[in-house]
Amino acid sequence: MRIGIVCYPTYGGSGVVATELGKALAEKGHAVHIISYRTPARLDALVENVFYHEVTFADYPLFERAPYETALTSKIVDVARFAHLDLLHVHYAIPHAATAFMAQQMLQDEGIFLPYITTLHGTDITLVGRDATYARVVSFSLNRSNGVTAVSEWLRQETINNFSISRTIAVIPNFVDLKRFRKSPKEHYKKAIAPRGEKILLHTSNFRQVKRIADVIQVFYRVARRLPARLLLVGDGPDRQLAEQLCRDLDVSDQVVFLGKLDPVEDVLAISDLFLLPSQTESFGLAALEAMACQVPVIATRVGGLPELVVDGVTGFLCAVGDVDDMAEKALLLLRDENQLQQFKEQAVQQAARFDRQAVLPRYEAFYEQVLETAGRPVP
Ligand code: GMT
Repeated sequence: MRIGIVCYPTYGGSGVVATELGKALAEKGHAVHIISYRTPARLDALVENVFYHEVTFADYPLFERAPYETALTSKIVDVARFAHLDLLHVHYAIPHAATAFMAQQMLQDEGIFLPYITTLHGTDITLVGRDATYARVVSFSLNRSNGVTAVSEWLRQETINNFSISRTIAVIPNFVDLKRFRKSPKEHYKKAIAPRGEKILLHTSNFRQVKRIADVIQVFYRVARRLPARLLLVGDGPDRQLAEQLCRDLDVSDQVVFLGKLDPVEDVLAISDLFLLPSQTESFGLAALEAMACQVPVIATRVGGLPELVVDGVTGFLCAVGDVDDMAEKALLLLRDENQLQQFKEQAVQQAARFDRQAVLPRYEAFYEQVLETAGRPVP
């Protein structure tokens, strides 16, 4: 199959999922054309059958902001024509679903039919998408999509509850490459970060408000008062300053390491004891899945799709949003009991195996085939 994939290149989960999916499909022999405005973070090596097309902008003094949708639509049309795409798969509804619809219309005028699939990831539905500025276009372009998937059952339900949707939405969960994300011995790193055997807590995100980075630090502060610990923070974003200030205010700066936008994150996961994800909302929690795959139990909030991933009391704990005392208690419960911690680690990796790339990829392929069949195109 010749598949076009449109995604954001940024550190967010939708770009990671789209790129990993593209690479996995390419490994299986599909030709994958990734379209984005910058090289996506995980498109970091030469991969056979993966082609990258950058959306370029022509600037003009009249524009306060370059018209991204127009440039992206042109690029999709161009790639579809010359690479003979069978299918387009866009990740994150805004504005990708609407641009896909427009590209489809333009190609139709030339006698080319390009079916498109929209995958919903999270804030395209829960926060941004629901804003009246975007909601009507989101509903329209989802209803016109030839297929729609959501990354959790919760997100599927949220979409139905909050948009005028007159179509089915399939749930295909996010996945992890267990060959890359697995426990690996990195004792030299551990010695460098925690020379006295301190417990290592980890959080990775794009430091946006929805991630509640202040809660991460408050939980760590409560844990670090009771046992020797270090906090590693991977990623960057708008709340970075706030996080640094809070560390200073709580006098834990010496125990907290800001690692920035670090890739590969699996090296940090390899030395971590616990992963913190106290988000306001989280449609899936890909970062938590990657942690669990590396045998790191997760303390998260009981929101969105997280209960579909983190099994409370088995692979970590789920707590109420903002309840930093409870999160710290649960963290201490695990960190103080080596046997229980070990048991949770093993259970975490077992749960992660349910989301192995090998198991989830065929679901996307089957969905593609189903869409092509119902759209009236022969499956290549
Ligand atoms: O909405 C975001 O925060 C960004 C979004 C993205 O596009 O990167 O993340 C969402 O998609 C990820 C991949 O499917 C999910 O693992 C995240 O849970 C989800 N984030 C939220 O729902 C906040």
